[in-house]
Amino acid sequence: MYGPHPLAAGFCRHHRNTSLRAAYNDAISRGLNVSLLTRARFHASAARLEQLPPPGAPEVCFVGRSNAGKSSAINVLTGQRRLPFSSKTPGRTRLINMFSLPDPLDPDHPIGFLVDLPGYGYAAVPERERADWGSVLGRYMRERSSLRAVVLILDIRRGVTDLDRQLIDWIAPRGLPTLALLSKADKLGFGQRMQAANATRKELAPLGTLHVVPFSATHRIGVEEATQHIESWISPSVAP
Ligand SMILES: Nc1nc2c(ncn2[C@@H]2O[C@H](COP(=O)(O)OP(=O)(O)OP(=O)(O)O)[C@@H](O)[C@H]2O)c(=O)[nH]1
Ligand SMILES: [Mg+2]
Repeated sequence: MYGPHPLAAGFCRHHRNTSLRAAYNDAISRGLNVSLLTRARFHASAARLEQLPPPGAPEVCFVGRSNAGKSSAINVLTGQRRLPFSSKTPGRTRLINMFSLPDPLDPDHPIGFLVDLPGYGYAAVPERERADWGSVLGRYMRERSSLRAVVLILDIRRGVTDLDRQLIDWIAPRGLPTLALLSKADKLGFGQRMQAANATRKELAPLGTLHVVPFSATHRIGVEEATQHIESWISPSVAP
């Protein structure tokens, strides 16, 4: 006779959101660094573009040569050890892997996605398979309407290679903001890192909105700066 009130579900949700909001505001007021990215969780994998969920909340994709450190970067930025499975075997990430970022105030709804894309340039991969990946990557970069920004991972010791230039040609016409992470920066001294960053800035100038940040997943170099840029693309209103 006294079943659940029709508004009960709505009330619980409202109540939960209110307490989450209070906890979130409390953490911010106590100066805690609450990164949205640490809430990332696996969402979907796709071998082809057609298998991706329909475009929705803003996506920030991670692209770069095979072995450049894309998966390691996502792991350290999300504070999770094995989210996209970084590996010692180049060419391991053959799928598009999407990770959702739940809205802190409404965790059932993603406010954005991090997208780990297959690496390019691994010589041991058969030619035909390489061409397939190239077309998946190229179409994702050119056509995916929910793509909001690009994180381009470049090994700091190699700089911008021909294959990276091909990718840049795909991104440039869309005017997407780009964060170039110069990965494995722990392999160079401070002066060489700055030189590499300046050279990359010149080389990528055609990209318009561009940030170049020396980065190391193992030594946590550039992690906070990268986090701030990515958060500002996903949720401008919540980012500090
Ligand atoms: N020294 C150092 N090694 C790193 C860093 N980031 C990644 N690595 C190493 O580089 C190798 C490749 O890293 P991944 O993150 O798997 O590279 P990926 O770009 O995802 O590679 P694919 O999935 O093949 O495209 C691994 O052996 C990592 O441990 C870093 O910041 N410093
Ligand atoms: Mg990978």
